Amino acid sequence: MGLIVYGVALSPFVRKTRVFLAEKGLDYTLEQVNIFPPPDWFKDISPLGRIPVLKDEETGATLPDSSIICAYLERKYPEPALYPKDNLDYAKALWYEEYADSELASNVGMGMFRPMVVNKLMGKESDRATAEKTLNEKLPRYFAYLDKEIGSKEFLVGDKFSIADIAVATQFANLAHTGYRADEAKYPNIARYVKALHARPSFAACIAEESKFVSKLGL
Ligand SMILES: N[C@@H](CCC(=O)N[C@@H](CS)C(=O)NCC(=O)O)C(=O)O
Repeated sequence: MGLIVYGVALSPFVRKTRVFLAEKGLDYTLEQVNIFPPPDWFKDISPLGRIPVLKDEETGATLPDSSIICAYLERKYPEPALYPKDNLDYAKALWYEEYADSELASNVGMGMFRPMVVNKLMGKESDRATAEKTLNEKLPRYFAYLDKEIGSKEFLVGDKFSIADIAVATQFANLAHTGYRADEAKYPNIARYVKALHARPSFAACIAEESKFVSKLGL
């Protein structure tokens, strides 16, 4: 009776879920699902046709959406806690999660990862013009905000690793796969923070697995 994650490794939301599971010390199986287009059986368990979906074989229940999956796992497996206990810190962590999953994700995903990595995976040339436009014109706003929020801290909320750090750092893993980075001189706090988070065994294991594919793309 185990946990199954449906998805593909390079998705930031699948990685978010896998890191969450690893930080909880939970075993799971990753079952590959090609979402372009999703098979019919998958649409039944993912109404929006998106990955990840979690299946909990103990109950047979399936849950779409990384945020819902992480919230469920936190309730079912409370230790170690990955959401702050303090009310305000809890709300702040949800805010950073939302910020990372929505606007940061769409800019990194559509503006950087898709033109650089997905193009290559589909046998096309990378579109550096789009990626550089996103990096130089769209992302600075998000980088500036996060650099300020991180400041000299190790973790975003309450001096403790949380869902906020997982959600933000997973987007920076996708950015790193494109071969581009947030300028270290302009955003030194992001550089230090992301480096430390990606070195955690939970992130490092996912990134090492993904890098095997991405390193072959010559980006
Ligand atoms: N809010 C969702 C977002 C999931 C998502 O957008 N996944 C992408 C892959 S990274 C996807 O499945 N895209 C396919 C589509 O939108 O059709 C979550 O947190 O799980």
